[in-house]
Amino acid sequence: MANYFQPEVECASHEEIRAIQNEKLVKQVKRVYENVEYYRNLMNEKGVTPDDIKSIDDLHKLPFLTKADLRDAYPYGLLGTDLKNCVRIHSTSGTTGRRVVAFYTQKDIELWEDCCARAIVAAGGNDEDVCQVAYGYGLFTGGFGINGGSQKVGCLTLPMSSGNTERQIQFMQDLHATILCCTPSYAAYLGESMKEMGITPDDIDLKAGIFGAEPWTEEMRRDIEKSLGIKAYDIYGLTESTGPGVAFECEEQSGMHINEDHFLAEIIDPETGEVLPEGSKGELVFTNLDKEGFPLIRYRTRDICILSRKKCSCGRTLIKMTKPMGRSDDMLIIRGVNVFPSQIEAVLIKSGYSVNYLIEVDRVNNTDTLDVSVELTPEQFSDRVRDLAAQEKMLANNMKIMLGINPKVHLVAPKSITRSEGKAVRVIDKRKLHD
Ligand code: DLL
Repeated sequence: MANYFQPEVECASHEEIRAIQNEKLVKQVKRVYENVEYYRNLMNEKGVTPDDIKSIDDLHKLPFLTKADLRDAYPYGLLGTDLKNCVRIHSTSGTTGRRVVAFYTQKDIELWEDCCARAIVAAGGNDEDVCQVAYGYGLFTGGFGINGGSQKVGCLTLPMSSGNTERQIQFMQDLHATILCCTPSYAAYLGESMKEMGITPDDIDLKAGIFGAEPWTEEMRRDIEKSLGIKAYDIYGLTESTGPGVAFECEEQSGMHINEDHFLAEIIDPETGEVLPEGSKGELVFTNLDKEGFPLIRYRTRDICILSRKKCSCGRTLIKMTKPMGRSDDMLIIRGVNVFPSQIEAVLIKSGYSVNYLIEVDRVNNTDTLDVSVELTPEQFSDRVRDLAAQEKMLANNMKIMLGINPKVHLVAPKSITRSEGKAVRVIDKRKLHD
């Protein structure tokens, strides 16, 4: 039986949701026009005023915001209220110049925590659960956001933050954690470490995991579910639109419900900016409908996905997004071919290899090179150490079929690729084609 945190919204009719969005959008555009000079200038340049926005059908008239605007307006240029009304700052881990700094009022935090609470309840959480939060706490939004949601649900909240893997596993056992929240790559690492310590899924009480903040495949989901003995749920979000909980998965595990009473979603053609009809693959754009501190309108996420209003068996009516299928800006173009790291990961898992891999792209004598290092598991290392060259050739062939270009594959010893406690670093592009 499905459970909801705020059923009046999560299961509202499409007409009810539209009415909420219309009302909030009209107010939000007025407020931003009055308070945010940077966006007012963009609207003026486009010749659009708040009076032109009467419902969400007028959304397309408004200018987009991009990461470049955030950089130009850094740090206070997109603030939607007096700084004294803000109570928190979060930021992305981007290198200097690309860093996003977002501001939150107390109301922003309340609404954000509601969104995270919806995600936890959708994963089966209630006030009898012990929720282990192993997302980083600090400027990153993961730890604090999920922590707030967990407390709203009434879970006993374990604010572990990321890292210190042995202590994570010890607390998980001693304090009977039932829900684990962290990046999927860290969840996979926890599963791997437990196995090494001789701890089986039967020795722990986990029933669910809420994993996001980076791309992960269905194959990786199955691996994590098996190694931890849980059901694994996806969660999506970005610092610019608050943090985790913009969208969350339900028991159907087929895409994430967008909290569209707060985040109005559009899909656009990343080349032309044209709004695409439901069901099209394109770039996700969000408008924060009630954010006070950092109220971004038509923010281009660069995440590529598809939206769908198909009926969901969980009873929620909130529109669903597919897992991000890549980013319009992190796509690698290697020898003229578009390559998504997730394609390489899919080949590795399909061929029975670990998801600990590193893609290195370089340019030598004006020709792009692609090197993929893949860690062997301890079993593979002892069994197959003799026919490494043949294995590497087979993997390179499989990747050629998937990608259309020939990579060099290097099988490396277990544990030789540096582990991440947050988001895994999968790609090193030495060509420096951007910035
Ligand atoms: O990663 C917020 C978050 C924290 C989400 C914890 C989920 C859980 P940023 O650091 O600003 O914020 O990174 C945002 O990460 O635009 C996506 O490209 C990617 N991303 C986030 N969630 C997912 C996901 C947080 N579930 C960027 N699947 C986004 C794939 C994701 N990519």
